[in-house]
Amino acid sequence: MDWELFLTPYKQAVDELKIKLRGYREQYEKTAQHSPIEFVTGRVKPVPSILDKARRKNIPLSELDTKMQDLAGIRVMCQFVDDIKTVIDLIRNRTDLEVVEERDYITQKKESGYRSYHMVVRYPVQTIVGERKILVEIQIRTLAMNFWATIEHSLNYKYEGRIPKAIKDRLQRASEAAFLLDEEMSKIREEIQEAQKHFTYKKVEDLDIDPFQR
Ligand code: 0O2
Ligand code: 0O2
Repeated sequence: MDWELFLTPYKQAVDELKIKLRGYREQYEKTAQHSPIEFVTGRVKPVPSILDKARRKNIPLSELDTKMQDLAGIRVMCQFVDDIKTVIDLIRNRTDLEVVEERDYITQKKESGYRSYHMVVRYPVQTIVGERKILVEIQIRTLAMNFWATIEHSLNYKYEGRIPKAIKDRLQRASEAAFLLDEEMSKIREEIQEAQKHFTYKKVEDLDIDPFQR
């Protein structure tokens, strides 16, 4: 199997979507609005990981393009949990892709403690033999969720998927702590927004102008 050739359209899809999603951030910045996107990364799954997953999930190599949804993977990191909903809507409203599946591991976190929102989209890539629609997995998560997932992922790698019980328990507690951090940050954000609203009205009142008549 010529992996380089097989994975070329996947690389194209990852590169294009990274640019497109990073474009949102730029638009929010240029209009002085809070960006729901902090940063975007992406990767094509390395061949050894593809072979591993195919073996684990009994996927014939001839069916990789339909059965392995994360050959192309994009990750969107957000500051706040509420930003995730905004990003989901931005993606659902795009006309250059089709959402085929969504998995909410935020309201339904995984047993490991993993939280993230996954969207699988079908994305058209223009190739020299015409259009090809590629499956891409988009993972949307807060910085706290990403911190946890990155560490857990490297521990899994280190222990080859067999993390000792004591460390697993600690990871569970760390996942809970990441959840609480997200909650605290959301509350702080709400309070700041409330204070800003109040401050704007106060200024307007001082000027003796009806804020709704402006
Ligand atoms: P490892 O061992 O796989 O962790 P850029 O220059 O920013 O355009 P760059 O530097 O080529 O792009 O890569 P990027 O987009 O910053 O992503 C780098 C790392 O993020 C990769 O690590 C991936 O592991 C991880 N990553 C990003 N997006 C995804 C995703 O959607 N799914 C998964 N599973 N991983 C992702 P490395 O360097 O490949 O090392
Ligand atoms: P990578 O490139 O090493 O990250 P499954 O393999 O059965 O869990 P499924 O059903 O195909 O996956 O899709 P799922 O669970 O929606 O998404 C799988 C991807 O989500 C994983 O990719 C991880 O990137 C991430 N993920 C899911 N569960 C966990 C978890 O417990 N911890 C961490 N750190 N990440 C998780 P892969 O295949 O592991 O590849």
